[in-house]
Amino acid sequence: KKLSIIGMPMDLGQLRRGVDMGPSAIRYAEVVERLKTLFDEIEDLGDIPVGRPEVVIDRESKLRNLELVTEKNGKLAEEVDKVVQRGWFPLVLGGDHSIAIGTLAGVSKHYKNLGVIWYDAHGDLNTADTSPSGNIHGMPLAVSMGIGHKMLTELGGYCPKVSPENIVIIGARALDEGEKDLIKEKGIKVYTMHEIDRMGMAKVMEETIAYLKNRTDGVHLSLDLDGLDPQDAPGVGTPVFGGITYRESHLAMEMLAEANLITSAEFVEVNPILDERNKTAKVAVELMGSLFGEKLL
Ligand code: DIR
Ligand code: MN
Ligand code: MN
Ligand code: MN
Repeated sequence: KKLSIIGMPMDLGQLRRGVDMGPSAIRYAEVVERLKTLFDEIEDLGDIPVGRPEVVIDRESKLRNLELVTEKNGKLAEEVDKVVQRGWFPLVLGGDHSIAIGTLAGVSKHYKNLGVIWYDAHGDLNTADTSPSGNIHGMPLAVSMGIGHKMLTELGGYCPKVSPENIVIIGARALDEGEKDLIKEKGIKVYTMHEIDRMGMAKVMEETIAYLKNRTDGVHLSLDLDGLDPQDAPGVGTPVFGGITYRESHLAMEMLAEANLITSAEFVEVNPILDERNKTAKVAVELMGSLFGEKLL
């Protein structure tokens, strides 16, 4: 088992600066050191160059920074593609959640039926028409299903990246009206905080794993740190109270490790500017430990 780490210092998918420092914060939290013993080999490919493009904060825009988000995600897709081709496990460090568009464009071409676990307070199922913000980080799951602007949905030269019945959303508690409609229309499986409270995380993960194991030949984990409660992960741009706890999140990752289900992953939305002494990056690294098979005993 070989792990390849790619940093994506992207903050163009939303309005708050600082999330471009997410990869640095996660490296500072010693991600390589933490995961070293869990793999035969581990490499850090560094960051995809995003640069410091001059961004005009146009709050009215329908799709903010569309050209730049597309261009930078194209580069990420190419790098991820190469990693999967070599047979290594790609782990992408974000960056805002718009980077999932690039990651999935690089990953999905290698699978017939890719599954996706979307661990997030949000659905990220908006389009230009339904988005309350114009922020592309609220759209990547819709884009990956082929719904959205052509520049984004056609990234990597194919569309869609994932079909709705292969998606499981976990932790949702802030869904926009258009997202709720899309979930119903497409029959997407969602475990909101209500189901997590009611069934417990163990049951939620048992069902998720059984559901995806049957129908997919690979599963991508897209983990937005704002899926966790802001008490445990304060360093995120769009915190929502009443989230998944630190313990529940470890359990979820441990169960995924046991099931040997996940074939690629990204940890996104870490914003060190808004964080408390790098707590959120540390939590991300600890969860990666569990995801890749670290045991308490
Ligand atoms: C909101 C926020 N639904 C939007 N989305 C976030 O702007 O579309 N996703 N923060 O993680
Ligand atoms: Mn920046
Ligand atoms: Mn998200
Ligand atoms: Mn979110």
